[in-house]
Amino acid sequence: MTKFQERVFSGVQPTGTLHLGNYLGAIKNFVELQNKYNCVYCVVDQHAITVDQDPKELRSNILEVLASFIAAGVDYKKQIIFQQSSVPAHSQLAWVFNCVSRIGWLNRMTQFKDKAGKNKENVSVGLMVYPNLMAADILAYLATHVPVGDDQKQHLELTRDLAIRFNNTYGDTFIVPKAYQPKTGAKIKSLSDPTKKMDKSSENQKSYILLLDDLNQVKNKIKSAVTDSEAKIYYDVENKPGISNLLTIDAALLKTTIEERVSHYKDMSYQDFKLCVADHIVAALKPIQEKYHALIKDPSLDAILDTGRDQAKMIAH
Ligand code: ATP
Ligand code: LTN
Repeated sequence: MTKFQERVFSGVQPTGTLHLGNYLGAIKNFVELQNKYNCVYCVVDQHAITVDQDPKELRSNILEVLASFIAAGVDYKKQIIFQQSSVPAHSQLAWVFNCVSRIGWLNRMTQFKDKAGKNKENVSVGLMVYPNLMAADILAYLATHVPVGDDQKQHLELTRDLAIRFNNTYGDTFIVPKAYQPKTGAKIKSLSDPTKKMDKSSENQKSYILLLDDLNQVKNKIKSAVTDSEAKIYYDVENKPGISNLLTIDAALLKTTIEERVSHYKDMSYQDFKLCVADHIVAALKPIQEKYHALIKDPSLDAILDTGRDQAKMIAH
């Protein structure tokens, strides 16, 4: 097969304000990868409509994700940022993959099982075939690297299986892509139940930190994060999930290792440790928030999506 240029592709759903897990598991890596690769970042509105959406809210969420990408450091002048539904190749190729993918593969997807729950007969068909659309997103760009958090690894495996099955049946067509995962931060846990992933769909607002949270509120959320009663700081996901989660967040933000963070904090009280972690989160979020609030009022955001659409179309078509 001809050697294709290496390319990064990733997508984020416009389903509400992004949280610290989205930032550390995905968006921070979007920014790091853009120094090394050509990158294509997509606001995946067609994935969002697999569950009911309010059209007005969806539109403002799309702009919110776009502004968050740019505020976090994605360079829209060098990289492509666009809205999925503006490039018809995604749904066209998804149909082809609907015919290549197997119902058994989709039924095994953990995210589908979680989201459908006991309601499997009554969820949209889109929710079930969602991974085929995700595969189309990635494979239409012959992407080699896909930065995603841990929860998307299974969907990426399915994307690889689809590429391999298609290539075996019809001849070499698609690149088989690889997940790109951060060393730390691929799975940020909930602050109120650190055995579960941080998720904006949680009812308890103290369980997550949103990129746009008021900074005093951020400090309070970290202060009230669930820990344990041992009063000793070390990394042990099984027995000390809360402390381990805070160490992970801190290491990911400071781009260092968990071991280095443990040796830094080992003699501190939980209270002082939490204050330091909170300060690091605030320091990371403050410039993002400032840039975001300036950008979101800027009428040229639409033009950024238009340019991205034209560039994306040329590759995907
Ligand atoms: P929802 O909360 O509605 O399930 P989400 O928070 O998972 O959505 P997505 O748009 O589905 O948001 O995810 C965007 C990116 O963020 C994906 O790459 C996903 O893997 C990553 N991500 C989501 N949650 C976390 C988390 N807790 N830790 C690390 N990465 C995460
Ligand atoms: N399924 C992903 C969002 C997503 C995506 C993609 C990620 C849609 N298409 C392509 C990477 C590459 C999610 O729910 N986070």
